Amino acid sequence: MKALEGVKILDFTHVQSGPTCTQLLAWLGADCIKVERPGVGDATRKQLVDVEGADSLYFTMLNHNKRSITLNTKNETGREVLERLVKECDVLVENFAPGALDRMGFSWERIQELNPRMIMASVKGFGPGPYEDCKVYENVAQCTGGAASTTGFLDGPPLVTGAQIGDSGTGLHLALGIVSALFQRETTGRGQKVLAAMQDGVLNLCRVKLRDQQRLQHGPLSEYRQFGQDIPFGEAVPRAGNDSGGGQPGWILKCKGWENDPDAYVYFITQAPAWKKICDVIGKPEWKDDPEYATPPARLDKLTHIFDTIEEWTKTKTKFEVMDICNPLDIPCGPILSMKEIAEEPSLRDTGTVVEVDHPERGKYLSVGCPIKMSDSAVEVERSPLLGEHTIRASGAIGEVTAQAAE
Ligand code: CAO
Repeated sequence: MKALEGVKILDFTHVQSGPTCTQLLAWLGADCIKVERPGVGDATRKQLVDVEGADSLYFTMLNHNKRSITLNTKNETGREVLERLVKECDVLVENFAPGALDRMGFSWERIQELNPRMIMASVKGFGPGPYEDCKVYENVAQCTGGAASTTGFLDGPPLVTGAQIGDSGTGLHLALGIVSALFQRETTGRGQKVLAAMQDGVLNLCRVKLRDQQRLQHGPLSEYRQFGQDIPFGEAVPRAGNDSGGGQPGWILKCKGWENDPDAYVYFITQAPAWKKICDVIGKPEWKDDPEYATPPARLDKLTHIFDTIEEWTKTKTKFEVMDICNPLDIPCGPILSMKEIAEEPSLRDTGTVVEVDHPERGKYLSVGCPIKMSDSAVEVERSPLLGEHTIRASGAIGEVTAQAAE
């Protein structure tokens, strides 16, 4: 028994944002039927190809535990099959460009006519407003949602982050909307429309920066390093480099080997309750009782000097040695792990966070498993489907997937 067993999803998603949502739902037990264009499929199948002739990792890593049918929604037979699927399924998930579903003849009104219990869930770049008709990709969302303007160093340009907060982040938001709508349907008997806009999703994840925007009206942001460097604040939240987002100052510090290893760094947090232990560890016991250093407010205008001093100590240790010394003392810190280190980390394999999957075209590959662990709904990661693998081609046949060739 899985949490979402019995839930049938008509998966009209492509690229990244929508597929991350439906992959999660499939991992939680939903039957996810991915509808793709005959002969072409999801564009990511053939993007960033590393093994000639095989579905790309881009596709395989976003479409586990799904079935695939091919269907041309622009011909009569295809539309008939799609109507049947709309009647049979609980949720339709899509992330087409604005208006594409309407142009196919499947407006929200039409879907409600066909199946009033249907939940129609969409990812779009923007919510209603001046940009609602725009096509949007990850980095556009990062830029319009407040992430890029607040990421990077003070003297550099805005930066996007490697974490796919626009695509995968919005997929997560949408998944929560879908399960909530399924829950509400238990009471109302009705489906509903669920929208997750990428700009909104990114802004939700940048909530602390909107907090700081308002704090700015009452004075400089004292936990930002520029405060201690006497660099004036402007009208908007500045880029904060590696400053900690919360009230506990932190920074990325060099560790032993940093000259040759780009990831020989540690994130080090000078959490107030751990201050005295930090002073002992770094060989500055006199700071414990010095009024210039003893309290968090006294330290705020000296963060650069404090972190430079801590770095003198971290440079004598590897990032893992820093962890081994600091963790027992409750000093919060974390090594900067490379993707190579993460891929090879046995504990992540043990928990199913990193999994090895076998694929008929490409052989074995690594993927990120389900990040949500539930005690009563175990996840077995299954390979992504080949294009149209579950299409039933016999004319008139109504199989499990109820798909007829409509190519
Ligand atoms: N049969 C027939 N036609 C199909 C089909 C099928 N099974 N599946 C899709 N199509 C058609 C659509 O109907 C659409 O046709 P029209 O333009 O004639 O209506 C067409 O394929 C292309 O759809 P699209 O415009 O969504 O695709 P695109 O590659 O041009 O744009 C993207 C991609 C992602 C920019 C756009 O879909 C979008 O903005 N989506 C919303 C935001 C989003 O999710 N972005 C994240 C993407 S991940 O980085």
